[in-house]
Amino acid sequence: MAKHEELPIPIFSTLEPVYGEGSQFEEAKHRFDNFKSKFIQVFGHKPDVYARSPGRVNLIGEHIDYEGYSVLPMAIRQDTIIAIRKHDPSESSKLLRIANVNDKYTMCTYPADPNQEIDLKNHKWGHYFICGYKGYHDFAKSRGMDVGEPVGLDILVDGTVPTGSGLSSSAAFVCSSTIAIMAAYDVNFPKKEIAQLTCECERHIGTQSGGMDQAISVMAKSGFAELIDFNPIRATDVQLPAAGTFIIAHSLAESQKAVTAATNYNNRVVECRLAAIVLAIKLGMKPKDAISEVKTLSHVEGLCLSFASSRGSYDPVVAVKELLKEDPYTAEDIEKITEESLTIIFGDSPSSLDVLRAAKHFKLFQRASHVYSEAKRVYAFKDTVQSKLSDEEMLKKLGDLMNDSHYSCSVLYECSCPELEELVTICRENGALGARLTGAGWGGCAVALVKESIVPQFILNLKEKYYHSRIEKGTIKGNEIGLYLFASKPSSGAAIFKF
Ligand code: NG1
Repeated sequence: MAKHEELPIPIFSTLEPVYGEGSQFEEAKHRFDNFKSKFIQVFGHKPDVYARSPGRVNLIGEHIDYEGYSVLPMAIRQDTIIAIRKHDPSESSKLLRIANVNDKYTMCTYPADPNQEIDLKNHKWGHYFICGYKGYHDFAKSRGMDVGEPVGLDILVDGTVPTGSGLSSSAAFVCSSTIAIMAAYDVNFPKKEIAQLTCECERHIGTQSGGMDQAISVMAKSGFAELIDFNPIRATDVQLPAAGTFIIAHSLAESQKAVTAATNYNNRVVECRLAAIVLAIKLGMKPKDAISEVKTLSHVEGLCLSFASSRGSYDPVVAVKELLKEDPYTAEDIEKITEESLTIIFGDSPSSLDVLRAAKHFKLFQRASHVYSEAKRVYAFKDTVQSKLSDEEMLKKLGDLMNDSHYSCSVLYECSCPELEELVTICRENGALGARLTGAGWGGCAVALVKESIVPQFILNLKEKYYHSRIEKGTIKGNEIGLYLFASKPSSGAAIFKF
């Protein structure tokens, strides 16, 4: 039997396989009926086909996917759905018209040219669709497929993943866009190839993303979290303990990842690369070789481990502690070691040059310590879930790992914020066995592990202690709380619907 990741995106003629039965089905049916009517109202035609891709919550393994390390997320039920109609080549319009059911997002129009550059200085919500559009065409070209002359497309979008929440609304949008375009062109590919292609094409938006979000959005299976490995992309099912529930709680601080990339997300990617190069040089590589060969901390893990073993340890952090200084490095400090200017090292990456312009210094010791320790915690989490520990012991250990992960994100990686700190503390004070920020951080959501038996009380306490004052201040409306605070079970991955 073909492995899950070798299979194409499933095509369904009904909603049940994705959204379930009973009231969930009724809710989904209502949503899709309205969606189709809106499409006809906006474009005057019915759509050809629909695609959906979910958001995700990362249980553990933060900011390590782009360093080549495995992560452990699960898909959530919130998703982005796309309806699409491909114009006939005889139709005169050669435009991509992208509308949204939410009036906040006004219609965006782009030319059908797949080689167009995305105007990053002028951020528009429709850019995420264009990432998928460019990605599909690049992929088709790399496979020698003839996609013909560009034609117009009508697109309608409906997303239920809260934006800027660390639940990967962006990947849900890029993946559903790419899959909808493929479906409109009547082609389908193995999930692992779509995971790779969507990861690469989301980088057109200017963030140097790892591949976690796209991989889980495309490859998720209902009922399982997934251990996602990279190079090559692979997903392994992880059955979570039934005695625990993961609660997602939004800090209500929005993290604008694309807009803050130069100081936040991409800054950390650059710092990790610099830490990897400096470690490689200190561990004996010639500066020139280190610059050309070492891209991520996983590339120098082997060297760090040999160093650690000479000190009787198996922990790469031993090398970090001895070879990197705790004080921040200036660009000049690093250039003395690399014997090359940073602007030359990153000369082929405009978004990294933006980072260099914005950065005062680089915290190599802290970032490398986080990455190596977090990578270990992912395996410890998976091993704990698969161990024979009692429910009580297992949940306690998983909670401890989540707490350690949060500490590392907050103190070493500095990707938390005051709101997330407050929320995580409230979660722990109200019975969570563990709580941590999830996703990129700097705002967005926390995820808490809670015993199944206390879930209702836990949710009530969080409402009172975190959300009540924010409702009074008008940050959110009282009846919206279910959008920001909810229990989540592992949901299914991307799908195509042809009704
Ligand atoms: P968010 O911002 O939560 O969607 C981002 C990256 C991930 C990963 C996490 C941090 C994108 C699309 N996603 O997720 O690849 O690096 O941060 O673990 O940039």
